[in-house]
Amino acid sequence: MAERKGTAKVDFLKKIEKEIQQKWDTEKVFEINASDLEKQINKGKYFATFPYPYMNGRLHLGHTFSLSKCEFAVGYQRLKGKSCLFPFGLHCTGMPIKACADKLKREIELYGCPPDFPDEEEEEEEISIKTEDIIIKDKAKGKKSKAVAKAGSSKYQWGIMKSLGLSDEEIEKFSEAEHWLDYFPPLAIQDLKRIGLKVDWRRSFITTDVNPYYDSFVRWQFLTLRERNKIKFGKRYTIYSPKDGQPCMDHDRQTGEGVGPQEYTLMKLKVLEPYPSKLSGLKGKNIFLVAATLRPETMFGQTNCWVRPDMKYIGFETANGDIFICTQRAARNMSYQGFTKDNGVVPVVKELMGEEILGASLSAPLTSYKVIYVLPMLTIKEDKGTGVVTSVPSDSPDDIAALRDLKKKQALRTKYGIRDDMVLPFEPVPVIEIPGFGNLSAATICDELKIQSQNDREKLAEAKEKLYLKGFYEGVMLVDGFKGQKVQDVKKTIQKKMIDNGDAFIYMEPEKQVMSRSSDECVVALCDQWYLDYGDENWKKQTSQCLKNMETFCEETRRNFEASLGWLQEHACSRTYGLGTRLPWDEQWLIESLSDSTIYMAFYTVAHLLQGGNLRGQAESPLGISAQQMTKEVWDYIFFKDAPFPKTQIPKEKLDQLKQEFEFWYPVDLRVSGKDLIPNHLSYYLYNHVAMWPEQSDKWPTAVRANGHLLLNSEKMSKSTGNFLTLTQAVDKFSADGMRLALADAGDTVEDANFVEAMADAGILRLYTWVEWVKEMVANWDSLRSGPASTFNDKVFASEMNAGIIKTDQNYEKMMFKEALKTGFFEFQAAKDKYRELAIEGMHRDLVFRFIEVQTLLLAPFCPHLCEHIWTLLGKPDSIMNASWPVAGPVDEALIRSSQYLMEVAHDLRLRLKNYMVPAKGKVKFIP
Ligand code: A2H
Repeated sequence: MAERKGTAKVDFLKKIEKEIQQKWDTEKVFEINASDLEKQINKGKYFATFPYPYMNGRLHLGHTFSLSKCEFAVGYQRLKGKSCLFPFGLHCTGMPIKACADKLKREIELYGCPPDFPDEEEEEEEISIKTEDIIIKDKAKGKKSKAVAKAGSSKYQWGIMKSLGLSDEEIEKFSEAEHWLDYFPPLAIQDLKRIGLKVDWRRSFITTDVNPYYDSFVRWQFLTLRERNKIKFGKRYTIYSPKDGQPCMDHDRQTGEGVGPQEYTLMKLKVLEPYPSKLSGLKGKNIFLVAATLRPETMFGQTNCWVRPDMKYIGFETANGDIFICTQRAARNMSYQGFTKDNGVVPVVKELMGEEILGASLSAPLTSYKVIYVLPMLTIKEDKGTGVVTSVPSDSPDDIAALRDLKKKQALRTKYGIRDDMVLPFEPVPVIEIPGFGNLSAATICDELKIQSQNDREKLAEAKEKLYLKGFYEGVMLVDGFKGQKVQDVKKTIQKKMIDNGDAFIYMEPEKQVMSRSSDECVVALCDQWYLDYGDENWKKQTSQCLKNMETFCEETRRNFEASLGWLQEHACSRTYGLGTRLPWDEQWLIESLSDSTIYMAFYTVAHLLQGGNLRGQAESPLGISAQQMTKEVWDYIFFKDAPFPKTQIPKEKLDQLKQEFEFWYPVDLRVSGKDLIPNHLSYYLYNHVAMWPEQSDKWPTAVRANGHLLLNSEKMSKSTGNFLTLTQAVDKFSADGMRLALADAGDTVEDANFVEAMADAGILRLYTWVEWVKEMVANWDSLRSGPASTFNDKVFASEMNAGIIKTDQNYEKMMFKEALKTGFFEFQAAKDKYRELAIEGMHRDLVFRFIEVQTLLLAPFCPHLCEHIWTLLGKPDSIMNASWPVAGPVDEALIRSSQYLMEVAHDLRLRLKNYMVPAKGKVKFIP
């Protein structure tokens, strides 16, 4: 019964929402042109945007939460009299759509349509040996790819589509990438319209070269950036997916967001003859154990080389015929960095276990020991470096601990067949003096911390931490040639010297594991690329300037921005695979998705006049301008203040109309997104605005609001656990206004916010009760008190309303929506309830109706449908969308305080009375 009642309230809300959306649509209340406004504008304009969502699925509650901040801000600014523009585009650029479509196509080729899949387990075995990409998939088994985990059980794209509720006939169409662009964008718009978003839908578009206007706009952007020397070309170390055959940037990753390449010095330790028997077949070849180190300046103190006895290594042939020994994983990275003859191919000549080369003799560069030996270290990690570690016991706590183990324990030497003369004569060599730690800092710290063996992991970690920065900044070199110099000054010099001598290389690998969305373990590759030079000093400086003048709403967001601007370097902007716009001067390349999405807010200002609401820009243009006519000079004229009128067939007044739109709406007054976009998208957004309008800081972004993540019922949202709501499911369940109320209440900081379903239900009840009360008041208009509104309670209530208006105004202004909801609805209603209760003389009609009107306005940004409905109940002829923020009258603080005091005293008296009348339980039986 209770259940049914609940549904009735939601159904009531949904019903009025539908009617009201219809009305707004007919009245075109959210369609807005600069040309209609220019004359009447006096209170300013407000241009808010949300990053266009990616169109490979339906929108969910997380999207909705972020974009609700835009929506609420626009609702409020509208009431404050500003002309507001909230446009909404849809992003299709990048890999995932194409990758899913191609996967589907392959499944159909292999297994028919609808496909008849073999048993999943069997099939995995069968193809695991065929190609590298499948082997990698095999490795990732158990980790489940994102797509698979999201959709439930199937690892086939077909199954994933099926779990979205699509029929076999429908699924087949998704094997063409273009179908995704037909299918999801209209659904996104349909879903968003259901929540009554204040969007000017005429300005919506989809990206990629499918849309010729957008395509031309992005080409213009890139030509301009290149002209201004922001885009460069060259071989660059990049996180790269061999399976995808191209760089793997943040958005293409399953894990490892923000991970970059880590540089090591690769030391060549030459194996001396006679070779250990395992390598005897390679006689006549130069063989090197290659060790990855972060400390090239310590190489004067090498005493031995470590391998892990139980780990697999390979020997592979390098480009010049030398053989390198390291792990397969490291060799795979090297093969993409020019170490091997063919890019990406590792010619394996030997597979071996670490123990098979223990005791081998080596010659190492820089060290004073002529011959050093390969010894066992048990703590070497498989997923880092080359698995070969060169040992410097003077400066490395790990190395001294392991060397001491071997020296101390005869049994350990015997176990691994290590002769005494390979270990005992080797003493640490002083290389660096660190104040407070002496010239054998590793030994000092191991003694201090009483480190017993190489297995003392926690203490060793502590030791490394203590030495690390101090050694770098305060360490002074002791060795000839560098005596007295600081470590930080010679590190690079020594590295370069060894490289120039042919004793070392630069070797890169991802700082941490990175998995692509296609479930490939990424490598670092040296790639030819076009890149945006975000490291450029001047560009960075100007971007920092932009940040300084920008509102971030909280300090943490500002700090995150500052940190990102600090470390951002080059960003590869060219791809070979996916959907997008081609680089205008080198058409083999596509522009990647984080790069085509930085200044498109400018495109919104003119999109409706070019493509008239057709998402693909393929209908007739309202201004009669074709995409071909949108040349670079034409775009320049629209967007750049001093650009000359171009050679074109387009009449001047039409171009001026476009220019006027841009000049009117720009800059963007608010951009809202999740906080995880600060280090990438949002920083690029600043960079690119600065690059495109370097002399016009009045076109730079003015405010960015970054949200925390949205939890659902206090838990992370996830499709696989079922704790998940799509936008349309949420509206079905709570209605638009019910959902919007709960979103406003979810939280405003960069911390996680929380959407609580029980709160949403409670909110719906409150909304319903509120509208019922309004109806009651309207019906009882005649019986409400009239005459002067001058009783104590009248005055308190009037004052409290005014105070509520002011507080709520401030909260909206700061975008503190949870607070605005509190002061503008919960507390506001409480003031009314108090008045109703206390006014024994009856509520005053004027105050009641002032309350209803003010309450409706304060709540309108959150629950516009219900408020519009109430607006009509009040007999207002115009839409609430054209109403103004209420004007607050005087606030008598003393009066409010005395009323509060009275309430407290009354409450206290009531409690005492209750206690008096109902004595404690145990005594009840004695009452007659
Ligand atoms: B260092 P990061 Cl003097 N497993 O080089 C365990 N350790 C490994 C490894 C692996 N697979 N590959 C490399 N390393 C070591 C010199 C050195 C190093 C000194 C002082 C400190 C120091 C001489 N050994 O490292 O996790 C290598 O040892 C302190 C961490 O990538 C390499 O540099 O930061 C360092 O760890 C790389 O560790």
